[in-house]
Amino acid sequence: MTPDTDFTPWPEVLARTYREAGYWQGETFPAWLAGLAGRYGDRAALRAGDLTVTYRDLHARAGRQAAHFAAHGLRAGDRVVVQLPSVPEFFDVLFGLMHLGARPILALPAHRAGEIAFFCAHADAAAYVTVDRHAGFDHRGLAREVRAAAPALRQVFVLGDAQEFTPLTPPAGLPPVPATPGEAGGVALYQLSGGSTGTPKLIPRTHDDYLYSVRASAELCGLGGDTVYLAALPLAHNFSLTSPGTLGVLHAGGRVVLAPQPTPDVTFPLVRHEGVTLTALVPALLQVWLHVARRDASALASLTRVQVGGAPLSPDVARAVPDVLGAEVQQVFGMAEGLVTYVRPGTAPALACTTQGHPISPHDEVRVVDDEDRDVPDGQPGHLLTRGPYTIRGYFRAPDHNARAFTPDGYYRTGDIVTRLPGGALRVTGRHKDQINRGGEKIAAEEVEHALLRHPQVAAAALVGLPDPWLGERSCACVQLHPDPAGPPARAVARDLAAHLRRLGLAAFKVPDRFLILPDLPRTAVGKVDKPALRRCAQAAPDLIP
Ligand code: J2J
Repeated sequence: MTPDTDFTPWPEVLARTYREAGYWQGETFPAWLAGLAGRYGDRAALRAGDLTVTYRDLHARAGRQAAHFAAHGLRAGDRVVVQLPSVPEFFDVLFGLMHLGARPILALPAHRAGEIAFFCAHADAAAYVTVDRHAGFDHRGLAREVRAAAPALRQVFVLGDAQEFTPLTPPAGLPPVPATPGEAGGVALYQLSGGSTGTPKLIPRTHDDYLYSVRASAELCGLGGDTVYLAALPLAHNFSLTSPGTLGVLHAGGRVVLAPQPTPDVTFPLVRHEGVTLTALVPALLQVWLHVARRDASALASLTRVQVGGAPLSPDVARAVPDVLGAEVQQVFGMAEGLVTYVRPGTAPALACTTQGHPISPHDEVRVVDDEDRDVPDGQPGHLLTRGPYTIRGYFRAPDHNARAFTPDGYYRTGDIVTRLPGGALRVTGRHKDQINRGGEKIAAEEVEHALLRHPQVAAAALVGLPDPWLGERSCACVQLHPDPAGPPARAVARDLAAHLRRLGLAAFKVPDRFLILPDLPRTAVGKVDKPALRRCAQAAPDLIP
């Protein structure tokens, strides 16, 4: 029998433990949503502009969206790539697909044809759901490219002006269909990995494990019916969806306010108007908020807590939050693969500003190890390995990568370097994986390097991260060209390489911020590119911005 590479289950003995502990409750998302509609009925669940969607509406809209998808041939088990901005329809699609037993693959609005076509082809997606235009970009053009590259794609649904594609909005009067019964232990949706390899990885999350992380996050963050959450980060991101995110707020019967943009010009008036109490930001965005709030924070009076995660937060920036924003700061360290740690509310500032807190679950197993997988003592940095009731055991269709990314006994190698303090709090001190964290947006170096190597002039390429006061890190592509005495000047080459990456359909955040053209790349004794040496070299070199 060929092994199932689509989904790696937890060992049965642990699955039983997680069920017995009450973490896995055997509930699917459609049942959960129906429960919310019953419990919270006419309360406002979502606010977007002037629109209010109640809990009852949210459930009915999912049923109608499911009916619309079914009328266009989607069925239980189909995988569907979803790429929507912060609009209420995101939830119609998410819950509508799950209502049907279909499985959303949650792409980010910033993804372009290269990524979307890969997700569609790799997952044999039945459909792609997108918007007509967003942030000046026409997603229908992208859809045309994707359709040519992914022949299994049966449908493209477009929100707004669909042109030749199928309109996403169900026709008026379409009655909801009943939910397709599903297995709580089955895959509910796919998150995307920040990754460190040549191709992005899909993360299968089950109803049981994902809902556990949502419920437990909502509880430990103390959310309730009076929570008003501003969704400023992309809705699809694991942080803003589940930590505790929009799903956690819905679970608690609170209200989610959708911000069309995360910047203070848009979000501050929304905070005032909607009485927002809680939001989640990446450090880069927090710095922008602080900068504006130092002049005038009067719009933020209702805000009681700001969660910050996705990238390292400097203790000084964290310490400024209570004074400048008038709110508590809560650090969150998490990953779409599973493990999430929170600084518990009420923690003393000295610890709250310098650590990333404790894991959600008493059953989260955390190991901090050296290069040979031997445990290191508390207080010393090491590689973070983890397994537990909501951390995956394998990526979708990636057997070779899974063999490297997980230990034989099922620990996920996070690629993060952490120190465990006496008392168990984790402090993230570095990163081992070859990834650049550009303001919370993750770039797998290898993916960009492979794309650069497809340019005929490029002989070798290495992507490194350089410190940046706003983004935390920005990316620099170090490139060795094939010898060409009559070749164009370096700046023209840089421009050409950036254009080449955009032509390949790479998301804009992956296009290097800087280029460095070198006669050859420094190598280690075993012939691998010496990235620490390149980083030093790139920091000393003059700026070469494409
Ligand atoms: C340092 N690095 C961090 C932090 C994530 C909650 C919060 C964040 C994510 C997320 C998430 C960090 N300090 N506070 O999914 O549910 C880096 C680490 C980690 C990687 C995961 C959630 N918080 N990171 O950021 O899958 O390197 O998830 O392994 O996008 O971001 O990235 P991602």
